[in-house]
Amino acid sequence: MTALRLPLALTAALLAFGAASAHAAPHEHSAFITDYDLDKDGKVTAAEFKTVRDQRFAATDVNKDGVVDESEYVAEYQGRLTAQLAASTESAERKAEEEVRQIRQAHVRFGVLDKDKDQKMSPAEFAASGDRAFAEQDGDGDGIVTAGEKKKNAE
Ligand SMILES: [Ca+2]
Ligand SMILES: [Ca+2]
Ligand SMILES: [Ca+2]
Repeated sequence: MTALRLPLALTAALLAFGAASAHAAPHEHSAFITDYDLDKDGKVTAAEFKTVRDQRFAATDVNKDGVVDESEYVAEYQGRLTAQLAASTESAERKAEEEVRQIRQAHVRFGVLDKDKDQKMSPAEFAASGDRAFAEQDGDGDGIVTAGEKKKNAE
């Protein structure tokens, strides 16, 4: 699932609305870099990505039991989604529909990420999903995602 964990609800929304096109790719890529480029050099290294992901896992595990359960996962996503929808210029009706749909998808994503189906996302399960996301963005496989880099699955 490529829409996984993408901190880009709106991009994901556009894709989901069937607006996926060559135009969407650069935008999605720059959002990836914005989210993970800690030293602001325009590139995301595997180390930067891991740092941000680790922080996100820790922040999402609100009750600090070392795993992210479904309610924690969806709550974290809801927070980001709300902020993104607030910044959107779509109609209120459209935003409400989008929110319902995205939250439903977040529940589905949790089930996918929870590989061993114990209703908990372990750090390893979370890391595995991050590794897939990074590899997809790192089209040339050199361990660094640069602005405008061709995605692995891009045609
Ligand atoms: Ca937890
Ligand atoms: Ca699990
Ligand atoms: Ca690269």
